[in-house]
Amino acid sequence: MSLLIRGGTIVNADGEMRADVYCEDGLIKAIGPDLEAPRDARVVDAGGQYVMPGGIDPHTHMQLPFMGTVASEDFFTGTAAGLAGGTTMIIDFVIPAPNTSLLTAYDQWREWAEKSCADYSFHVAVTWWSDQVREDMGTLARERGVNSFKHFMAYKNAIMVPDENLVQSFARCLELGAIPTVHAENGELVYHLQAEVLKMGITGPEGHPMSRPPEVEGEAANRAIRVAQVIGNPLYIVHNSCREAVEAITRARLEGQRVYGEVLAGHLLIDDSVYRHPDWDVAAAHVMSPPFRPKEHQEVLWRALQSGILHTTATDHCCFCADQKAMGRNDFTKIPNGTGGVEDRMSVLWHHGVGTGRLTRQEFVKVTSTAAAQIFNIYPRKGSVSVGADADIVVWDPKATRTISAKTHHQKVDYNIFEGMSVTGNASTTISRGKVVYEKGELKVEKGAGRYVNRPTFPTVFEAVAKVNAARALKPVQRQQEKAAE
Ligand code: URQ
Ligand code: ZN
Ligand code: ZN
Repeated sequence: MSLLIRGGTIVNADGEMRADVYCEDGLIKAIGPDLEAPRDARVVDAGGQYVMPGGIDPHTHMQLPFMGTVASEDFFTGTAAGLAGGTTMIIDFVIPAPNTSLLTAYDQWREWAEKSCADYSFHVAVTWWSDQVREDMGTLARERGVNSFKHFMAYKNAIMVPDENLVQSFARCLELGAIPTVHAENGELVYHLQAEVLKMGITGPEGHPMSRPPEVEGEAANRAIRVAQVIGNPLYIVHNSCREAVEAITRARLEGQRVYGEVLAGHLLIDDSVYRHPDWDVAAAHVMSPPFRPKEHQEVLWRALQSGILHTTATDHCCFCADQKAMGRNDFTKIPNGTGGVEDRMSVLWHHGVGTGRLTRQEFVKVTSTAAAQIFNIYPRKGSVSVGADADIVVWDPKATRTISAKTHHQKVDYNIFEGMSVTGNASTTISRGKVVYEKGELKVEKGAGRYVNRPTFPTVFEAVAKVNAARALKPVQRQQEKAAE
């Protein structure tokens, strides 16, 4: 099956050019002006539009069992919704219950993801520690294409890991050439503050941000950064939401430490006033962690994204409908945490990023696709419109406008955090491995067409990083020894 995308302007993270793209057998086979194509090739007219790498959302939770319920979006509906918005790959999370096998959990998530209609991969969460966990991390890294391991520093008495396990797991990641990632909130402080807020008689969603102030995130971000520095790892911090986290990353990066930061489309545009909405359901629909912050944090996040202190954008797509959120009707700590966004991330970032001049088109491609592919070691197979890459492409109409609403979105959830937002810049045609899967507002997806993407470990980078960081960490010790020897 072959496809010719004609008349568009290709935008990659490192350049733009007016050229056609020819795809065959799921790969990009040729790029150039006025390409000829076989007579039976499907032709997509991209005149006046941009031809970009399909979006990669490095942070989703389809059908996640969490807080006593299961996220409403599954791998089929969630990847379909992503395709409708120009996202052609997700990196989801295997989250084993503590004291259960990482490999068994991995197999379970692989089975759930069989129904995906776009490509996918998995970070694996380390939610407890034992020799078996250590061994399973090796199997996952060496034989299952997992090169990133997640650590929740929050969610005490559930999936949170203490510092001891962070250290053990980070050390194991270094051995394997895998990158540790963290959800950076101090779970002990959250637990303490939740009790304090409830004692004040505050049970509604307005209590959620009160129990997780930015300092709680800044402390954990810095702690993870320091652990990575001493052990010698690079580090990826997910969903940075506030100034305090950005400051921690900035300091580390200015010292040459290899720390990568992710920001959610929601945290860039939604503020904490949502928690004071008079309608309980609306306020509860926005309960996620870290919470939406006071408005002033948004400018910090945008500038960090523009200046390369934050690298990727994601959604943390983890949907719960009103009846599920109502589990916390009398106690905000019981409201399942999570919101959606996989369908709207790219339009929202184009409208508020490129549309305002904050981001160039190339920077847009970088933060919605290429950076995630590079950090998680699947570039240029993914995250690039180049010969030999997977034909995961979005034809982007910079003039198309739409108003985002739960009434019209494809996401399987009854609320949209961007409800009512009018955005200019939308996917007109989405192509997944050389097949048109979305065009003229219609999804043309096939359940199960998505495939698992192996992500190789990267020992070489780690050797270099480890040497630099270990040398820096040991310097004080050497100085003492030199003094003693004088
Ligand atoms: O913390 C996460 O990333 C998962 C459990 C989704 N929920 C959320 O509130 N972010
Ligand atoms: Zn998280
Ligand atoms: Zn998450």
